[in-house]
Amino acid sequence: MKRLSVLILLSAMIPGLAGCTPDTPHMTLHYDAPASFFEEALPLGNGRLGAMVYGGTVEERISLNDITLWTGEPDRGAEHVDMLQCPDVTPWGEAASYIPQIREALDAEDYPLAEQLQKHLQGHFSESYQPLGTMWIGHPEGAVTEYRRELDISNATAMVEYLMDGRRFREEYFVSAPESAIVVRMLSESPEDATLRLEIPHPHTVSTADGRIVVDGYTAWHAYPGYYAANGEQRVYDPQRGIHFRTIASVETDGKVTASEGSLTVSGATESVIRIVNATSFNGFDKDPVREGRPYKELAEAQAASASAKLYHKLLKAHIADYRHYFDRVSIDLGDTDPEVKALPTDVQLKRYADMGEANPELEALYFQYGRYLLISSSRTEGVPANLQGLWNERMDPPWSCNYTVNINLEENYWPAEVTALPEMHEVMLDFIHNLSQGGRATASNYCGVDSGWALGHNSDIWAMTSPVGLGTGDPSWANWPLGGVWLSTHIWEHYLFTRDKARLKEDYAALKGAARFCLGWLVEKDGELITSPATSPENRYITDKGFHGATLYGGTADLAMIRECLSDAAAAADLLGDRSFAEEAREAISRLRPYHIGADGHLQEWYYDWADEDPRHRHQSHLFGVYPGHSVEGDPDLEKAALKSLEIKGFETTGWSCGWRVNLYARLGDAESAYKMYRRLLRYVSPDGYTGPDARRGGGTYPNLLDAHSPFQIDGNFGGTAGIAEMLVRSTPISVTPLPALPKAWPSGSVKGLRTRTGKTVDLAWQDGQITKFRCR
Ligand code: FUC
Repeated sequence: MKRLSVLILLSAMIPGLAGCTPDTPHMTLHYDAPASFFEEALPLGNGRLGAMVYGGTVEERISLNDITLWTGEPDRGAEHVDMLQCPDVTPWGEAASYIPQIREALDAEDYPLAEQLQKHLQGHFSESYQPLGTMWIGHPEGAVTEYRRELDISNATAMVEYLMDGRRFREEYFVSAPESAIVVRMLSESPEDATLRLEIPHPHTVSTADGRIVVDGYTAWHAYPGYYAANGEQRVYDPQRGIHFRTIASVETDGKVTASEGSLTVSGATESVIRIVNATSFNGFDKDPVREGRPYKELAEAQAASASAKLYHKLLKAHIADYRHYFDRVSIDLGDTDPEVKALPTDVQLKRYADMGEANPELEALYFQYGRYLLISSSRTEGVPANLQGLWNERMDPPWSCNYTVNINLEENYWPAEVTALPEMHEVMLDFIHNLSQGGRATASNYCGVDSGWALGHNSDIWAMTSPVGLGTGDPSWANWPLGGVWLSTHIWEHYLFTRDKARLKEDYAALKGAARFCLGWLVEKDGELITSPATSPENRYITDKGFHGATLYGGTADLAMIRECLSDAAAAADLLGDRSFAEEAREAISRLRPYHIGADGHLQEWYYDWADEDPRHRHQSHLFGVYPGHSVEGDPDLEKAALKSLEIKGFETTGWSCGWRVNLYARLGDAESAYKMYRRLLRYVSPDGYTGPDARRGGGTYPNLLDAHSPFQIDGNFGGTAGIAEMLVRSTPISVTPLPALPKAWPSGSVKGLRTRTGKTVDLAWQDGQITKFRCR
């Protein structure tokens, strides 16, 4: 590589990173200090590989992820349960025999017994998403001034710039989808030294030669979740089992590279380009990652060779073009922020926004587009959707295994996908639903006694696990809920409405019909109405009139709302695809479903009886499913009023994803000011988890890097927030589009372009002083 002059170097910094069209103003998150914590670092990703950029000056830290790096092996249903040798787990084949007993207990109103028996309907836990490792880059020490760290979400690039003892340094980062590579360019005014090493938390070997670090490693073939005290090891390793991987980091430089044990030293360089690739042996949810694994070593070598053959600027140009193909589909303007405020670092703006109630429409718009950025960056791997943390995870035992939690979280991840014009990202999830529908047949039969269709409990993983979790000791309030597949399948019809892609609907129809078939098999009749028994209302607990606190009942509203939606989607799809008799069967069942009830307080009743809630302000609100994301409450003023009452009882204090959901609920109910208040609540500043200063702020909200705080970090709130803004600006049904259904006073004038609707059309919209000035459906 030729030594660059300072002039060329400085001019080279800008052009590739600029180039926004007037429609999409440059949107950046920017900071005046390196990140000390994950919740301050900047996420980059190409839908498979992820990087968190800390922007350190003496020691740069880049956390690495590959969305296919999980513990575990293909889920083996029966065998899996036996393998665990867990005394509390009901042997495979026997679980469903408890269902008649549970139903009898419920018929006799013996809720404690029903609750106890539910534990027989619990299988194993999901596996765990793993970090890949960390790239450390050591730089010379000195006094740092003029520091700036930036994430440009218009181009999906990050950069760090500073003076060290008066010498200018700059680093640029992006993760290329066309090249499957993480790319880092280090620039300096004067020749400098740097040391590169990869820290890998898995069993591995490392070799360094020819300007490359090559790591071969493997993950545990089984892991228990952090919250479950396993009898032996929390993670179990065997070199002949589990997902294997090869990581290659190569450096190209105008300086000199020397290799020593596990690290590379670059000396006398003004420009160095690091390319990091990784391939895993994961070859699909049903393939053994060793015996039937992908040739990961060859793949990594091929990726490294391809990325190395291209010049930095070519890589950057291709990356930006690829990313903007998706990102530029939607632009938004919610008003201008005071330029002085806008110049402040993003975390400072966020604090002021929370503390002073300051107006900051550009920050609000940035958060909206950030959700789209995060989805493009984390959802482009077939059958492997964005998990609880998208794809950014540094922990070996991450919270909730960083898995797919299906009683809200996975679905919320995909709420913005269609409406903000990212259907390709949604298709990744539809592929996953297809995978789930395979193993879900055994789950429906074994745990629910339903021999048609498929079912899924409240957790899953890369192996498309479907069994209810809990190992016989889980609390039924979260462990016993077989409606994961029912909820997820409603995404199939949503995708069709927005895209009108009939060919894709045909591919997905079997999964949707299978979920609907499960509903038909699971429903039972009581007093002439169809209900579920047993039922739970995700994670909520009731208090019966006799004072019993429990979760198990019959005829829960949430179950029936989800079943209503799934059956009606399946019936509509069946009509379209000429499956008349099934459409009729589904509609006949819908007509017999127990209707919604309004409780004495005027709220939408959650339980079959008008019982009290153990925690009336609980974060979950699945009984409002029919308001959002469902459609069965819309247009019924009494039910809408009751849903608003339920939200009023719940209040505004809640976790990140719950805030995101409530923005959507209020927007769908047309309560613009509450939707906006909830959005501001979602954007409440939360300190990094590891920060322990006396001024630490905890709870649900938003971290300095604008990632969602459940807390801990969970990405669903970001996605819920993005969907929520869209829902405030445009509401659609299969036959209608309503502009500005919930426009708050805070955004008197603005515009949005490119939002998609359930009519299959795209909407451009502008307004001034609250009045629509432009409305185009194309
Ligand atoms: C559900 C929620 C929790 C958390 C977890 C991942 O169990 O109730 O709040 O989001 O999923």
